[in-house]
Amino acid sequence: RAQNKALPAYAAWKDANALTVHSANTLETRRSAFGASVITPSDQLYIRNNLPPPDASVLSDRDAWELWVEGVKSPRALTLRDLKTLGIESVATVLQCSGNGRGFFPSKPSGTPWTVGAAGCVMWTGVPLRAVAQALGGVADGRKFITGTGGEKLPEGVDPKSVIVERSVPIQALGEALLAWEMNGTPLSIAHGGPLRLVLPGYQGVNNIKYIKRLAFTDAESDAKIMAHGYRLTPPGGTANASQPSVLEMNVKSWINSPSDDGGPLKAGRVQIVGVAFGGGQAVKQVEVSLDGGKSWKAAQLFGPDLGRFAWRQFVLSAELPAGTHVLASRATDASGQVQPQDRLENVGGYNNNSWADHAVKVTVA
Ligand code: MSS
Repeated sequence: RAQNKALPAYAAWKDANALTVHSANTLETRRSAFGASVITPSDQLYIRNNLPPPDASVLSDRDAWELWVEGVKSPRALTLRDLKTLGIESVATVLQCSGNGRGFFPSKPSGTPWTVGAAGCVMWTGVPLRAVAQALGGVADGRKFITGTGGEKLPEGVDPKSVIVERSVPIQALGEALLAWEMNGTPLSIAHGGPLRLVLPGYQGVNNIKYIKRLAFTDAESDAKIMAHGYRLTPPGGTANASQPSVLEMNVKSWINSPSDDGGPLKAGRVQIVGVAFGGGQAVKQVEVSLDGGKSWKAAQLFGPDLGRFAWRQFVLSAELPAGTHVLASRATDASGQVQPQDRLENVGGYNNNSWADHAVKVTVA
């Protein structure tokens, strides 16, 4: 495999062998590095930053971090210390970049060519957003969106709206939203949004605002570029605009991690084909595996603990693989009956790819 770039300083604690460093702001978990346990270890989890992260000094006094809350009856600033008195909850979610799988688009969209590794399943702990809203008198009447703003220092000399990380999601997300200060049992790192992050279970990664400094219940979607033009499902040949669907809820998806095409050579005989499957906001009902590129399918078995409908499930199919080349594919179905499609939805930005054909692995057995 190609010589890897060095880990950026803010992610120096990561496992370099598990990651492909696309750039200082885009690090991807290797397919072969995903283990078969449900939770993705923090040091193997991908990173995606649209701006350089804040200086690590913001973690020197985590509890002093301030969040401005707006669009409630009594708007005010709350410190992380305050937030820690308002309630506590833990939730396991799939954190996935909406561009995960972009690398499979033949149209080669601009942006990081992620394959499967811009995703992980992590455990968050924080305060339910609805408890925060309640403590401030409730959401102001008629508000339709939850708008989160990242706390990065913005580059000078450019229109702030063109760079600020600010996203809006429908207010319906309030039921499950969390303001998290812990990931996988430790205080949030800068890489993953410390000291405080908005976690929106079931929603694509970009909506989960890191180092959140402002949370507003708003009438309209943010007019920041990342919301109005960025992350839109723009039809091929088109130009991004706010009338096109934004990347919000994740769709049903699965892929095989082992054996993988970036793993070692395989010997003929029995193999356990292992992968992950998730339904966005829906539980996974079943996973099928194909040994012949999708011509025929066999039911795989789900294994490991069920951490709820926002987490992914591990699956396994034990199979006999003779010498030769095999295309192994997986196809998930969620509790609402949605089946992972064969084909990706073509779009200019290369978002939301859940095609089972794209995610199949070709393995050579000796
Ligand atoms: N936040 C902030 N503040 N900033 C930035 O840049 N990014 C996004 C999210 N959030 C950002 C934020 C994205 S885009 C993603 S994916 C995510 O985040 C990631 O995460 P991590 O932790 O992994 O790094 Mo795509 O859809």
